[in-house]
Amino acid sequence: MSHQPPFLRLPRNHLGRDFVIGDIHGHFSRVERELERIGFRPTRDRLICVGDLVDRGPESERAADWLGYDWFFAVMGNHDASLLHRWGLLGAKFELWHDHHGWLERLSSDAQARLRERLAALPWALEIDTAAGPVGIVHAEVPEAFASWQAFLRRLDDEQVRSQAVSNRDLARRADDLDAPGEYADHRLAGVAWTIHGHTPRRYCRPGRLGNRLWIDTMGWFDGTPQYGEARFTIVDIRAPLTPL
Ligand SMILES: [Mn+2]
Repeated sequence: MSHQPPFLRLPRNHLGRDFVIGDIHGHFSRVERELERIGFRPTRDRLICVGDLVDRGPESERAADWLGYDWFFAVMGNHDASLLHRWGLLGAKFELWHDHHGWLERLSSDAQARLRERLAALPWALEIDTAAGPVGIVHAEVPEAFASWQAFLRRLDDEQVRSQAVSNRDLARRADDLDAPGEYADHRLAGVAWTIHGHTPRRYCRPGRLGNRLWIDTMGWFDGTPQYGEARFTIVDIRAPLTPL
């Protein structure tokens, strides 16, 4: 029952636009408002989430419905993987430091089974074909040891690599703010136009960049006021990833 495919390739979207959004963390109603704001058209456009669909927010169980929509895609996040670990489908590498799964108790066994099946089918990486070249989606980061996107994909059947891809913060911590000058040339990943990630909440709620790697978890799932900046969901049009909508 557990597929856990290494990665998924999405063909180019010739009809509409492709949008990428940061960690959703059980806040699908907020995402719906964002989709309204940007004029999302489900018959033509696609929405791709960088993972962590569940935990923190009040609507984690809606992930099962969303993963059934033909316009919605996501990669595995460490919170999603942690649920699979809890269900016995993944090893201890995917355990969280803190238990975030209290909401799970309120779900019927049928609802749990449905969610389990959908989360188990999440790919660890996603590649979207665009006019500018392939764009890669991975929850946390492509570990620095990999010289190219393709070399990373080839090793995605390795549990250690999967664990790093959903949990690492090594490169994320070195990312500059998207709109601030920095040494962007470093750490360019070969074989891909861009990679887009979440997982590490951005300081000041501003998207980050290192070479052609972007981090867009600007804490739209957060309740309350962060110390700096304004928590919000970042959505990027994949054709212009440096200009968040
Ligand atoms: Mn995460």
